[in-house]
Amino acid sequence: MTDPIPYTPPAVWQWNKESGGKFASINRPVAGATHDKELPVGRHPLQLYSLGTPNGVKVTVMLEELLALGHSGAEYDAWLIRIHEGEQFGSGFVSVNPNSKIPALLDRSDAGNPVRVFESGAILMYLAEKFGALLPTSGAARAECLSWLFWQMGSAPFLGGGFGHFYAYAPEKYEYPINRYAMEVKRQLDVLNQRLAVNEFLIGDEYTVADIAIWPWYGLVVKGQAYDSGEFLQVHEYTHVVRWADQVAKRPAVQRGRKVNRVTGDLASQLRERHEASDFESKTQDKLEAAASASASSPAR
Ligand SMILES: N[C@@H](CCC(=O)N[C@@H](CS)C(=O)NCC(=O)O)C(=O)O
Repeated sequence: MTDPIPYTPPAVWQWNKESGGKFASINRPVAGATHDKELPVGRHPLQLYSLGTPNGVKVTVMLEELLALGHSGAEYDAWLIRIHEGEQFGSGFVSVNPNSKIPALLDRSDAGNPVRVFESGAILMYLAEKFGALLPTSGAARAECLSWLFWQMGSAPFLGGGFGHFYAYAPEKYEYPINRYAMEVKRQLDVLNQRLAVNEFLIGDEYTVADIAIWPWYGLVVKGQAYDSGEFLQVHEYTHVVRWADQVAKRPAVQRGRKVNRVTGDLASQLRERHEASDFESKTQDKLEAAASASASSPAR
C-alpha cells in the first residue's frame, strides 16, 4: 500500500456533512421522512416507485418479463423517484419503504388493503409468487434459484457500495479500499464465470429471477459498462459471464425494462415514467422533447 491516509477515529463518531463524494448531499445517519409528499397513484394495481439504476432495473425487467409471458395482471405504473434530489425521503415514499431506497412497490390489487414491498429481492420473490412464474415452486431448483437470488443481494453491495464507490465516486482515490474491493469483485465474477461455464443460466437451462437480479449488476460490469472499470478489472477474461450477459441483454423484456425510469444516456433509451405498454413507442424522452420543441416553435394563434 502506498500513501496511507493517517486517520485516528475519535472516541465518538461525528457527522461531517462536508465529507464529500458523489452521494454526500443525500447521505444521513438517521432514517425517516424529511418532508411531506404524497406519492402519485396510477390506474394499475401495481405501482412502482423507482429509478433506472441496477436495483430498479431488476423490477422493471421482471414486470416486462411477466407481461411477455401473458400475465396481464402485471401491468404497472412506474413513477420516477429522483434519489439525488432526496425524493426517497418524502413521507409517501417512506411509508412504502422505511429504508428510503428505490425500488419500492405498492400492490393495490385490494385498494383497501394495499401491500407494500421493499428490497428488490423481496419484490422479485413477491411478483414471482403472485404470478407463479420465473421461480421454481419446489425442491432443488427452487433452493438453487433462491441461493443465487440471495447471493446477489449479499454480493452487490461489495460491487456497488465497495468497489464502485471507491473506484469511481469517492472524493479521492485510496489504494487500500480499491484493492480490497477489486479483489472481491474479481472473485465474484469468477464465481459467476465458473457457474455459467456449465450452465446456460444461473440455475441451469431455465431463466429465472436469479438471472433478473444478477444481470443489471454483473452483466453491466462484465461488458465494461459500469464505473468505467472494464480494463482495470480485465472483464473480458470472464468469457462465460460475457456470453450470458449478451444473451440476457437480447431479451425483448430486458430491452424494455432497462428503459423504464431511466434518466441518463441516449434520450431514446429513457422512458422516465411508464403507465402503458404503448409508452415505449410514444413517450421515450426523444419523442417527448421533439413534441415539446415542435409545439414551442409552432406559431401562436
Ligand atoms: N438492497 C436494496 C438496495 C437499494 C438501493 O441501494 N437503492 C439505491 C439506488 S440503486 C437508493 O435508493 N439509494 C438512495 C439512498 O441511498 O438514499 C435493494 O436491493 O433494493
